Amino acid sequence: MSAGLIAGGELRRIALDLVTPFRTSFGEETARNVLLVAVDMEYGDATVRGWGECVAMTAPLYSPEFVDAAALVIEEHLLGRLAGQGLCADDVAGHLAPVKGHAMAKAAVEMAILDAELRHDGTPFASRIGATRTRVPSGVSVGIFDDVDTLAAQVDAYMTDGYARIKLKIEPGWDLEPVGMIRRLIGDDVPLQVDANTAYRREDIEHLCRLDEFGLLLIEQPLPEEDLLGHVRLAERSTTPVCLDESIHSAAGAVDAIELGACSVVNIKPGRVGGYLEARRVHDACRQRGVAVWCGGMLETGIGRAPNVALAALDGFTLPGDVSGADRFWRRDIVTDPVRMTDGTVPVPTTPGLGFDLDIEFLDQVTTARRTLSGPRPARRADG
Ligand code: OSB
Ligand code: MG
Repeated sequence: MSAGLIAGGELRRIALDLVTPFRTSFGEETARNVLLVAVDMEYGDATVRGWGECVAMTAPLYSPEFVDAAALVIEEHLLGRLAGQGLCADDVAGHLAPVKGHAMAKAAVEMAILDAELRHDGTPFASRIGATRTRVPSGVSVGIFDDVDTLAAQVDAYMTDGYARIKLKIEPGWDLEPVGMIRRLIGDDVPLQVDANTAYRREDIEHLCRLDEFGLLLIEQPLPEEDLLGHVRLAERSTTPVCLDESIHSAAGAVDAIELGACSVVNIKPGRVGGYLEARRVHDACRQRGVAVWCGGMLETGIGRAPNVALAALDGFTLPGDVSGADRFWRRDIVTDPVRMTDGTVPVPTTPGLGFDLDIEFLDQVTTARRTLSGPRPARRADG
């Protein structure tokens, strides 16, 4: 693993329309406004550009992070802490630790440095983390619709595509009926799970237990992010395994949630835990404790989708992830080799780096803003 110096880079905003609107309990997205980070790393004579994708959304509705804030934090509070010193991807999280929160911003920076380092070393990300599988099962996350017939048509199309598992977004008023209807439609053998994105309260535990009859793989984050005890109460009552997404911010936090009995499954999203290296540690901690994990998604472009697939190839990822083919979300991706799902699986990238090559021409077409980052600047360590 080489140490390099940050010699420059850029922050880019791109706008990409979704092939179909994606509605969750927290809102509807029709397009993504994605922040990309490029970092030029100097390794002796060689300068290598690495890219990272920030998974923060436009508004702080999934988590407190949002795109504009992430851009500001990266430029004003993170990059200065990394400037002017020999840097491996492994060092990044430690240097950024004094900054509280902002996991998605930190993850994007670490990604760019990791991508550069892997490209320089000629190593694919899967090899770096010791993932050996060459394909992984591909699940699809299905949004909320105005009526169950539209939902049924959408799920039917994804079944025809061959997805290995269906995840339905739920919220109060959109749960027992659509879930029961989809279970009847796809039959008992197709893995089915639900995700509430914190839309319920402890008073709803009784109601949520009525989902037990549908033989779900799991229920994801029914209660608020902070309500670990509520999830313990639900897990005590329900036969459906409880999985946490929004509540999990680190490997240590995952261990606490597991030991408290708040979950028996963990959704691992690299952006939410501050990067792919911490995501690996979440996986390791869960695996040691016999807790199943799966790889979540944040409507990533090809930059984030490729390493998600590699992460999902680690042995502890025993459940199908939200690692869909790129065409689930995009008419055209910003990479030359978009993730393609066939027969319910996606291939683990083998190219050096995080596993993608950019389609620069298309990337330029969808770019809405660009900011060049100069070389090393003094760290900004205090207020003002
Ligand atoms: O809760 O898993 C979630 C998308 C955006 C924000 C949160 C979530 C999701 C998804 C989509 O469910 C998963 C995907 O990218 O395939
Ligand atoms: Mg979720």
